[in-house]
Amino acid sequence: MSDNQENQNQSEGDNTKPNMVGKYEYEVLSEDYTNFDLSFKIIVIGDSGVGKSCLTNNAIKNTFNDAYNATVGFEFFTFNIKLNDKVIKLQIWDTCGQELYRSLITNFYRNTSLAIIVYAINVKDTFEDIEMWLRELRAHSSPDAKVFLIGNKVDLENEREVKKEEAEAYGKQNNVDLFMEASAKTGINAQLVFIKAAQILYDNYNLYQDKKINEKPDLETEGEGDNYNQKLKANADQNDKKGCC
Ligand SMILES: Nc1nc2c(ncn2[C@@H]2O[C@H](COP(=O)(O)OP(=O)(O)OP(=O)(O)O)[C@@H](O)[C@H]2O)c(=O)[nH]1
Ligand SMILES: [Mg+2]
Repeated sequence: MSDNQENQNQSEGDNTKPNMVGKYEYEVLSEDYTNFDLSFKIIVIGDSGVGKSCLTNNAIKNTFNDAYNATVGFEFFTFNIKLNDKVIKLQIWDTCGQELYRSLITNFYRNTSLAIIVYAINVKDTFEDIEMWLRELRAHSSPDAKVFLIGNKVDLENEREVKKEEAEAYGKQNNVDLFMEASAKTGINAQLVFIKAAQILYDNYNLYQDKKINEKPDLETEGEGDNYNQKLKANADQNDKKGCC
């Protein structure tokens, strides 16, 4: 589940080999790249101050700010990446962690393909709150939505309050799709979180398409992820009807 070796080629400075993630060759495209084949919605959630905005900014804009500017409501980002010959656009909603706005965030769970839940490795409470974030997410999103668990601020090793093994085991128990530690400050694994997000969503999309083709051979195999996103929405609606939120 823990996987942070994919961009080895890059870190080794080997320009002759393509960058690989899973079975795909990848290229990160500019933020304002307009053409895309598939798009997916992602939300970034977790307690206030764990570094959700810094992590997203580092991955997309390669910046880091030591000052704390709490997000008010949400901030929207896009991350464009080419996987083999397909351009994937991730629509990323970076949400505010403050309790005051929590009910507002639940509106963002619908249609979400993937939720990135972030805690800070140096603040145990933020890890303990993961249970609450998972509960909220599962009550309001489709059961098909993927979940990543990210332990941020790994540069603060000497202040560590959450063991990596403990978080990894928790992730396994709770069926998260990927656990990784990262640092928005040093950039370790920051971009990899979103590269892995694109890979896992694209894998899942392909699986869904294969299943559809087997069930109904004349269906289209290309589109904008809409059929898949509609399925997520339908599942979220069903969740609502069950009265679980
Ligand atoms: N040392 C260190 N500090 C970090 C890291 N990531 C974020 N920070 C700092 O933590 C503080 C909070 O970061 P934000 O990204 O604003 O946190 P947030 O989760 O978006 O907070 P809300 O918007 O209030 O929900 C800032 O002062 C950042 O500079 C990291 O990886 N390492
Ligand atoms: Mg923020």
